[in-house]
Amino acid sequence: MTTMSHIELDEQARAILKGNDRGMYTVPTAGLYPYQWNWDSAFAAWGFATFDIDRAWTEIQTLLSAQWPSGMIPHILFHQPDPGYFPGPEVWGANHGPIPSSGISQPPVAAPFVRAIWEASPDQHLAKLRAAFPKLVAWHRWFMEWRCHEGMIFITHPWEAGRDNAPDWDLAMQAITPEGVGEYTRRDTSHVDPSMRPTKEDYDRYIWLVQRGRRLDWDEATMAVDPPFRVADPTMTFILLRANRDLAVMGKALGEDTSEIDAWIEQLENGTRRLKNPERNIFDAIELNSGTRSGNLSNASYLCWYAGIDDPDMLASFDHACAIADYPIASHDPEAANFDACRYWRGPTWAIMNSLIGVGLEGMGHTDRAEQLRHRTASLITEHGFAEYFDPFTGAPAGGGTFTWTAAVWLAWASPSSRRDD
Ligand code: 2M8
Repeated sequence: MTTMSHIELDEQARAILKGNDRGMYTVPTAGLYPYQWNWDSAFAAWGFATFDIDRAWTEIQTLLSAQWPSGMIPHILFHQPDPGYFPGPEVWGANHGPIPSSGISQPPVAAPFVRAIWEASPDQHLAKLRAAFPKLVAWHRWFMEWRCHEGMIFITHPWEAGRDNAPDWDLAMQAITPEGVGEYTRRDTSHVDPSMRPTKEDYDRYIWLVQRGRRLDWDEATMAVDPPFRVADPTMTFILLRANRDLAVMGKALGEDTSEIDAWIEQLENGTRRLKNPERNIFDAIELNSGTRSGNLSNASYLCWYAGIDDPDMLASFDHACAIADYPIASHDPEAANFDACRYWRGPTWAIMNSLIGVGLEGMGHTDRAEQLRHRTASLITEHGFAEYFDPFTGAPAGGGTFTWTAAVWLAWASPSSRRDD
């Protein structure tokens, strides 16, 4: 087999983005995920920006146009009904926004990517930035109001963190008895090998939580009473902290008063200190109903640098993660007993998470480590294609193929063409 050159791979990645483009938004991959997903879309915009800046802005504008009156931007936008995905709009019954949607959100990576896209040609796109800014502020305010506990951002459904079946939620999931969930037909396992997807026990609880939200009409105040699932999450906390820092920079450029955002930054910085597990010296999730730490080292643990938090323990842990697997960073610690190399967020490596970790490392001056991760991710994609996720040891592709965010990360970060000096 001849390995493709990076120029050919750039071409392939652009073709994937164009193939998954539905005009005003991009699907993560045809078949398995036929709708617009929140953080996938922000990554797509980053990828589009490398060759079509206007299309990048359109992606962001469509995402922001789905905002609910509460400020929340949903995690799935059901533009066109598609029977190939479960649970669809009729199961969610979340009709509070202009576009049929889910009733929960996803990691707010949009602001950092809006900043990156705007900075590519700042004067040309000031009006677009001006229009996006208040929507991003309202969305972040929603997180601070409804998802913040002592400066840590928590999730109310595993799908909200984007790391659906991560072991970080196991304790909270075990505490749920999914009574009355009824019969349903999963569609994901007709597209992908079930050994690479969440289990039936997981899905019963995912759907049970959706049914509860629907029953309470997705009203945050009502849902916050006796919440069955509330886990403080490093993904959300680190990403929102980073997103607020970028939002403050954009606000200042627009001449806006950023004191509210500055206060959020301080609150979240305090929250990150609480997320540090003093026994294991890692950042981990906390099940808030019982106050129990997960003790899990995940790829989200390494998002500290992305949030502007330097941490020597995590640097040592990063070096170890790179020493034990050819294709780091595994979504769950390969040395943990419940590591599962191909099962979704319980082991595989995800290019998107690597890109955020790499951008973070670079931003904090850990250039060698950033480069190492970028090169390893580039090799992974070069050797194994644009898959949804990969086995950290063999690099074997898993989940969906021709995946939007893997193609976007290639173009914007991993490809040698993304660097002038390579
Ligand atoms: C996965 O999640 C969806 C539910 O949101 C699913 O499995 O049906 C996750 O990997 C999530 O992070 C991602 O945004 C989504 C689409 O790529 O797929």
